[in-house]
Amino acid sequence: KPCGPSSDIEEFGRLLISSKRILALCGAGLSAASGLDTFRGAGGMWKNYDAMELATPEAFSRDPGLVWLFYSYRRHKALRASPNPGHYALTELSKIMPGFITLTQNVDGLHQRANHPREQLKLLHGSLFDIKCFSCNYLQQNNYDDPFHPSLSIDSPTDDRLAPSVLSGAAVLDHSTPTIPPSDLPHCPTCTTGLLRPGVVWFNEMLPQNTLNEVDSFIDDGPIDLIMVIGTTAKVYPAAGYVSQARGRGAKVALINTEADDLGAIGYLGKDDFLFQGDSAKILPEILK
Ligand code: BJW
Ligand code: ZN
Repeated sequence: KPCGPSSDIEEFGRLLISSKRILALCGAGLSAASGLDTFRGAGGMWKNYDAMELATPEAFSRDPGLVWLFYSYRRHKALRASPNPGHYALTELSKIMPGFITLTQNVDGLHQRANHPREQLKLLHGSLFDIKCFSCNYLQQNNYDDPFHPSLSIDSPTDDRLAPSVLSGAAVLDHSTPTIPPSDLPHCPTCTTGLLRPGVVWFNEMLPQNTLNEVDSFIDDGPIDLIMVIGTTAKVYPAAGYVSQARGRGAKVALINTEADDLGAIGYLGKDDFLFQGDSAKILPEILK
């Protein structure tokens, strides 16, 4: 037997069948086949901005209109996209296996729209369709309005602030382009002074505490047979840390990624691990069937 990781679907199938507790850690690559952009590498830009530079509370404080336009565009694209066979394969596995949970970094709502059982789905980075207040504790869930607010009706042909349309995806804004004045942006119905913001987790923000607790108690509950690391660079913490935590609980690692050497924080894959290189929308239905 060679010493590298295995790509043998039958061997993987035997591991699945003998497993009691499995984790999936998902990232943007899972939704790539649905037409949504990833963060790093190709597609990781919006206009002339690095997506990473917009996903911070500091960016929102500096230019909330710009950050809202980025998220308004992402909400619009996610609403138009459909879950792919990778999302459905994870839904099916959770339905037949109570000891399986999906930890997703994705905020696009596609797991939910693929009917993933809710108790087995942990949204580590929130949702594009939650709306929060930047100042107080106001929270509204499942808001699918597109645009969320009239000030964000960016595809209006009469709106020359943003023409040509953000929705066209053309890189036309430069860093001096005026966006939307804060007074025009949606404000909080509770405190009235705070700006509303998307309910996602930005850099330097805490992940939702109840979600972290639920994941910790799953990991503490006993040995883990397998962690599937799907379409993520696994560079963002604390999410990436779940790979080594699962390993510490005995888990074998199965990497599903178009880039075989995008191991990031995952590290060396041993002979007991698995590597499936390619589109997760194609691979997950094959290896989980
Ligand atoms: C395919 C494919 C196909 C393509 N099929 N595959 C410990 C060490 C070092 C740093 C830290 C640490 N702990 C905390 C930090 C700081 C920071 C951090 O991790 N920084 C690192 C970058 C070093 N973490 C935080 O700030 C976190 N908060 C925190 O720790 O709070 C505590 C605290 C509070 C106060 C002060 C200090 C600490 C919060 C992190 C939140 C991340 N948020 C974002 C934005 C969410 C909103 C939005 O969507 O806009 O989450 S960043 C962005 O990265 C987004 C993603 O969920 C996340 C992960 O990206 P992902 O999904 O992996 O995407 P890509 O693009 O990187 O990868 C795609 C992959 O798919 C690639 O590998 C492709 O090859 C592959 N692929 N097509 C299969 N068809
Ligand atoms: Zn408020």
